[in-house]
Amino acid sequence: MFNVGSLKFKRMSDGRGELTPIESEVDVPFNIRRVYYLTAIDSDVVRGRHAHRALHQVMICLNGSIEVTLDNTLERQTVVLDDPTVGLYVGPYVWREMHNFSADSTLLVLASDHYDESDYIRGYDVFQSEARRIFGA
Ligand code: T46
Repeated sequence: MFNVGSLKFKRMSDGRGELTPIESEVDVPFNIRRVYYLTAIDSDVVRGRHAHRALHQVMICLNGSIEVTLDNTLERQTVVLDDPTVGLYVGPYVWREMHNFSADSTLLVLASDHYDESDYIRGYDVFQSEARRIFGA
């Protein structure tokens, strides 16, 4: 699916536990300008339900498991995140819905820019028409 990818981070394990380093523009394909995380999400809650016009993000499930459904108007797929050494890259014009949060889940998100509400497309119809205009989909 365009503007979606899986990243594998290295895990350093030396008998004292595990450490996973993530460097901006090295382990993720953009400069990290913001970090946020989601915790204490009930399993029946669906978050997201929007796309971004310019933002690049990587989602990492640090604990537990989370499902992410991705839609670029041509394809729709659901990815399970349950490994803290795996990052889900989601670029511009991909509709995302996060659901099935396990009770112990923590979703860390690395973002390429500061928070900007004008970058969000929160209506599916608007998303479809903008994506089709841009990608000719
Ligand atoms: C995304 C998915 C994966 C801020 O003030 N600063 C921030 O950096 C963020 C991310 C949110 N907010 C405020 C905006 C809303 O008043 O926090 C509130 C909840 O945000 P939202 O409803 O957009 O949260 P999610 O979980 O639906 O979506 C978030 C990100 O907003 C979004 O970019 O891709 O996580």
